[in-house]
Amino acid sequence: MAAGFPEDFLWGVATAAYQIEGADLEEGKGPSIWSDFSHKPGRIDFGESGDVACDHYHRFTEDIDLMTELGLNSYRFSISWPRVLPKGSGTTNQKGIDFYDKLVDKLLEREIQPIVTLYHWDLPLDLQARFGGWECRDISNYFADYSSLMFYRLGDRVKYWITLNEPYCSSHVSYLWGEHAPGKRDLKMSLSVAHNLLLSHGEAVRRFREDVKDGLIGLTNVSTFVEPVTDSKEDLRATKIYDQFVNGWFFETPLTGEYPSELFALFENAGLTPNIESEDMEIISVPFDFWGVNYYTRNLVRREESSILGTEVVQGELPKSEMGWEIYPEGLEAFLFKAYKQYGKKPIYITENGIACKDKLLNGSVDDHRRIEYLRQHFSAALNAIKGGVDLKGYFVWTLMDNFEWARGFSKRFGLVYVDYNNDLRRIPKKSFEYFRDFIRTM
Ligand code: GCO
Repeated sequence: MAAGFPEDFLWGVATAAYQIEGADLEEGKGPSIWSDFSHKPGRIDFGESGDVACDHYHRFTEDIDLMTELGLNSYRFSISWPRVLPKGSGTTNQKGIDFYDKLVDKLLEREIQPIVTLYHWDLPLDLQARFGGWECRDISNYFADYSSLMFYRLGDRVKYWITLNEPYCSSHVSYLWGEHAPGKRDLKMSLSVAHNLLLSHGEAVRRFREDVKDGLIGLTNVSTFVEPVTDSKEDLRATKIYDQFVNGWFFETPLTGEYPSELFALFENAGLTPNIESEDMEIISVPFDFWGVNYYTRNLVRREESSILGTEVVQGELPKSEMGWEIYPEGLEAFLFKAYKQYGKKPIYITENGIACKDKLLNGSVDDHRRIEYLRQHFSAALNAIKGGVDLKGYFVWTLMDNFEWARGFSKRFGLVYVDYNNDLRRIPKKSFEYFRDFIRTM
């Protein structure tokens, strides 16, 4: 057991279906919005896609062998909605369901707890084509039905569930910045998508309470520590508004049933707020069991008149990862204290934390000492939070193996395991794999 962490602490790695599975249209799987988006010219670096990815669909046993070698007691992965419901609803794909059945059984055989994310961005393309997917509030019924199907099929063995991975990304990165599928750029639509995502989260939690007798369900959010460039009144206010935009909108709303008031008023005055029906906020704030915190870095914010929020995120001076994100373990510790205090004192799982490094395969090994140092610093930050009273229950390193990093394609390597894309996708544990394995074992 890693020194100082609770006996029952969950140590795992996190992945996502479209980023690792491949077999994107095999064995009955339907296309997702990423199957479509990643083939649109210019959308993905180097014209890459998740068509094959790491071929985890065919090689999952080998990958579970790696998890076993790490000594993990848990593993966070996502289910591909269109693999089990090719058109998003109606006829199921038995081969798809069988895949997840086998995956869960093999994990449990190795005493590795599965933590299942129901939605990690790969919406069935058919739902997007039929009615705009997340743009239409009816999506919450489709998501609830899909969730019920998975609760029914896996709920006897899976005890930890996450409804959505990062609704901030499925709304703003996809509908405001336009970087992710379906690649639109419309703030009013993005806020409506965010509302429908939160509604879907609530409906799925309601179904979970009806369908599953024991188990826990939570929501995983982007968790960025936000700090002002200066302590001027303007920058402090800009930081508060930006914190509501990137964190509060998705942490406070499902907790309290109210959108963060200052930011909501700003959007309301601009005629951007979503259509909210009478029961919506009650559904959105159905009680759930835990928070998933995906922490990578901080955002430095200052006042900027010309932007709709009146804010601007600026580049800090700290050392950065290959994603250009500052390395800031203090931000993880500070965010955990803030989340525990400000967002309902719920149990917290760090459902993602990791770093993209310029990993090079030399003489058959990868000496990723920067990743080892990053993990050491962030594990220490997590332990400080526990010692300070935060009910932190688990830590999932992003990620097991190098994989499809969305719009960045395969160029950004986050894995504890190197994937040799030029040599049959062979897996080669990096030095950080050995570090994490030994860390978990230390008493
Ligand atoms: C996210 C997603 C992951 C990413 C990882 C690295 O947080 O963006 O959950 O799918 O690959 O975070 O960017």
